[in-house]
Amino acid sequence: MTFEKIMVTGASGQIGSELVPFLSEVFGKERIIPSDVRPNSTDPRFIALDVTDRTSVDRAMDKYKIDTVFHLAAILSANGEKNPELAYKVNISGMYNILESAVRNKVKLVLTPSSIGVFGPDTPKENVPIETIARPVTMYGITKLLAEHLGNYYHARFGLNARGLRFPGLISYKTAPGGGTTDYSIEMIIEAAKGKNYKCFLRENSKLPMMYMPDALDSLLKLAEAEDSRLKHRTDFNVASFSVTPKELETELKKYFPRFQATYEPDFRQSIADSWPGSLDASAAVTEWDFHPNYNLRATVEDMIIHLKTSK
Ligand code: NAD
Ligand code: AKB
Repeated sequence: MTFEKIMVTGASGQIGSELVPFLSEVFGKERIIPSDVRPNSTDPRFIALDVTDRTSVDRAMDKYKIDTVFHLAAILSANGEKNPELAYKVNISGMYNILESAVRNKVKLVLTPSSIGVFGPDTPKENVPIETIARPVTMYGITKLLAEHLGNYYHARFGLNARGLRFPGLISYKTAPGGGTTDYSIEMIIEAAKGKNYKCFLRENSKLPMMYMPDALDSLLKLAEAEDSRLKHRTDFNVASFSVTPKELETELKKYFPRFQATYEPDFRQSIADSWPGSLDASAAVTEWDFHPNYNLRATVEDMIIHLKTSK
């Protein structure tokens, strides 16, 4: 598949701010149109685009002759619980507008990250397969699950090449995370690297699946380029690199910062974490598009610390 003009929505966020330079390197700067409701003012390619505004989405796809969309604009889990109406609007109306405009503009591929948020308290906790009980209890999870189904519907009904993968918590240092439940992991590493202690908003034994950003970017590209004939799934691939509890992360950080200490004072995000699984079965992603993460917990923490030190 060739990608001539790629639009990235939500391009100012944690993933988008790294995906745009990554895709620019792979496909050439001139092929990428980054967009966000709060555009990055230093990149001249950026366009202001609110995905909840259907006319603007349509116009942008037509004007820039978009043939590929990485649809990242969303409201994440913790912010979604603070403002469920906004989460519904951005995550559902936004997804609907992107899919509708994509069909109208004959877009070749719409790739949308989903999340472990689609799972709920009735989901088995370990090695969770793609097809399982998925009854999310957050607005974020409900909207992400519906977005997966919408993608499948647009593929079945209109032949749109909609793809997606369920990311676990993503760890990165370039752009602050956008109000999720797994953000504690990033905050803890950053505080430890600054020589400070950290008050964690989850319990010390809350195990969640995680992935380092370079593996997330590689996964998005691999899924985008995968041969259609190999895909048995479309919008709901499980991917994850390792699972960790806050205490295990604290222990790993103590190898570099022996005086570092975390305290644990769970807030409303604990019940969100409690509803999510501790580990995922990513075998379909391995079989169908060669998912292969390179960073385990040790390598992630080591690389984060190197970059946080050099960016001081
Ligand atoms: P983020 O919150 O960092 O970024 C989202 C971006 O969307 C922000 O820049 C925001 O300004 C933009 N946005 C919000 N409303 C918008 C609107 N109406 N129109 C256009 N843009 C709008 O999120 P992220 O972490 O980069 O996540 C990107 C995608 O990946 C989301 O679909 C999210 O569900 C998914 N995901 C992320 C993680 C993670 O750990 N970061 C894990 C699982 C899934
Ligand atoms: C969040 O915590 O909301 C995100 C996610 C796992 O989807 N990081």
